[in-house]
Amino acid sequence: MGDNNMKKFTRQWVSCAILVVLFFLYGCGVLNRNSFNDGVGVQDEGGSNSNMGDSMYADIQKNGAADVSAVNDTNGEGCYDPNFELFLEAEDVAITTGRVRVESSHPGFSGGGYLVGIESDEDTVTFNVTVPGSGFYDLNFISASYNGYKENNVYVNGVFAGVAKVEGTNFQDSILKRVYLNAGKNEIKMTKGWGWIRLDALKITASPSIDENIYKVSAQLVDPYATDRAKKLMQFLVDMYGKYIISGQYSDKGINGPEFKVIYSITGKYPAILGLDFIDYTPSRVAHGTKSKAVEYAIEFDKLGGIVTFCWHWNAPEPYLYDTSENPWCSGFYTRATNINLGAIMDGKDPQGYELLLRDIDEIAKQLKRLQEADVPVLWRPLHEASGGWFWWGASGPDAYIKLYRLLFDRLTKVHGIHNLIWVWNGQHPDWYPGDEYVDIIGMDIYPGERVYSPHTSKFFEMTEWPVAKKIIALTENGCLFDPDLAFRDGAVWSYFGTWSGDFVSSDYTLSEKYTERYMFEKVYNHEKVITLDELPDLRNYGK
Ligand SMILES: [Ca+2]
Repeated sequence: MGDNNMKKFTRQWVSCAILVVLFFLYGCGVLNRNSFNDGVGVQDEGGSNSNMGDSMYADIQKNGAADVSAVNDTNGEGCYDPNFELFLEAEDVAITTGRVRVESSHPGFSGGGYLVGIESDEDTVTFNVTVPGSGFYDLNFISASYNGYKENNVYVNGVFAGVAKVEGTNFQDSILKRVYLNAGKNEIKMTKGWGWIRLDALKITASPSIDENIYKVSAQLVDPYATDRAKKLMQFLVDMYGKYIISGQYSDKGINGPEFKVIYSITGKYPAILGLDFIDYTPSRVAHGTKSKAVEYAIEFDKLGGIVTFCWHWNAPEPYLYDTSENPWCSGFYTRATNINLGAIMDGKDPQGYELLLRDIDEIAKQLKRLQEADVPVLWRPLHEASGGWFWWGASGPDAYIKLYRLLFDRLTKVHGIHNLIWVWNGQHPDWYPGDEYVDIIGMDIYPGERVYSPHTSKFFEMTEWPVAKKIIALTENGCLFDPDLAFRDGAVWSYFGTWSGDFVSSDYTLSEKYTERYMFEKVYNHEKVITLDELPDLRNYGK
C-alpha cells in the first residue's frame, strides 16, 4: 500500500469509524456485504477478488484494527449508509434524449408529472445520482405500463444492471434489487427494452442485508430412488454452492467439439460441465434421418471426470408440424412451426396427441436409460424456457405445462425406472413451478446481448424470493460469460453456468469474440473460484 493510499485510508477510517461506533450504539449489527462473506465464506480474507485485493477490509485486518464488520465499503471511498434513501422525480431531474417528454394526464403520479416516450433506441432517461458509500442499492423505477407487462433496460455507469419490470397501468414499484453503486457519482440510465411505460420517479434505497442462508440447501433429491452417483453429484453441487461457480458449456460434439477445443486453446482449461441435447433422438426428426451421438459424448465426458447436463429441444410429433419453407420440420420445437395444442392434449381432447407425446418420452427414456446403465448422472433440464412461450410446451400456459412436466417426471421415474437424474426446472417463472417434489435445481437462461458481463444480480435475488422451496439456483444457459468477480461481489453466486454453443464461443474452431471477449474467457476459466474439469474431485467417490 503506497503513502497516498495510506493517507486516504486513514482519512476514511476516521470518518467510517464514527459510523462504526454509531452502529454499535444502536445495535445495527453487521451490514450487507461482510455479513454475506462471513456467513458463507465466499471470499478469502484479503480477497482473491480484484475489488478486495487491496481493500480497506484487508488493510484493516492487517493493521489489527477493531472489528470492521460494519464497514461495508469495498473501494475504500466513502461510507455506506444502511438507511440511505433518495427520491428523485423523473420529470424534474432526469436527463432525457429522443422523444422522452413530460406528461401529467394519467392519475396517481407524484410531483409534477412523469416521463413518457421511451419508444425506440434513441429515447433514454438518465439519472445522475450521488451516494455516500460504495455498496448495494435497490433502484425503484416507479412507473405504470400503457398495457400489460413491460420491461426496460437499466445501465449503471455504462454496465447493464438488469431490467425494470412493470405490469399494471397504475403507478407502482418496479424494483431492481442489489445494484452496486460507487461512492460518489453514478449514472443510472434507462433505455428501451419493450418501451411503453410512464416513469414517475426513481427511489433509491440501501439494499437490505443478504440472508446468508440462501446458499444452505438440501442435497436430498426429489427422486427417492436416485442412484448413488446422482446423490453424490448433488452433494457436490450443494457443497460448492455459494463458494464456487462450476463452469459449463454446450457442445453438440462433446469434449472434442469446437467450443471445448477453443476454450482449451485460449485458457488451458476445459469446462467442468458438458451440455448436450436430445433433440436429434426425437422421433419426428429421426423420421427425417437425424442421428445423434449425444449419449456417447456424455459417457465419454463422464469417464474423463466431467459432469453432463441435457436439455431436450422436443420437436413436436409429425402430424403437428407445418413443415413449410418458413417453418421447416427441423424447427418443430418452436411454437411458430407447429399447431400442436398442449392444452387440448393435457385436457384429454386430443388422445392421439397424448399417445404421441408418450411415444416421444419413451424414446428419450431409452437414451436416458443408456446413460443410467453406464452409471452417468445427468443434470436433466427438460421443457426449458416454458414461460417465454416460444417453445410449444410453453404455448398453452402454465397449467398444461405443469401437467406435462409431472407426466414426464412420473413416466421416467415410475414407468421407466430412470433414477440417474437431477431434475433441473427451467420454466423461468414461479407460476410455472411444478412443485417442490418435482424439482432439484432452479435454472434461468439469460442472453443479455453482446459482451455484457453482468452476473444478473437482480434476477438471481428475484429467484431467491420466489414462493418455492429453497433450491440451488443455476444459470442454465447464457450467451455471454459473466464476470465472477462481480458475482462474488454482489453475492449472486450461480451454482453453475452453461454457455450456449456455436458463435457464443467459436466459429470454425476459432474463437468468436462476438459475445465474450478473449480476456473474459481467460479470466473466467482461470478464476480461482470457477471450477473447471481439471479441478473436479472424483465424483464417483465424492464424500467418501
Ligand atoms: Ca413524478
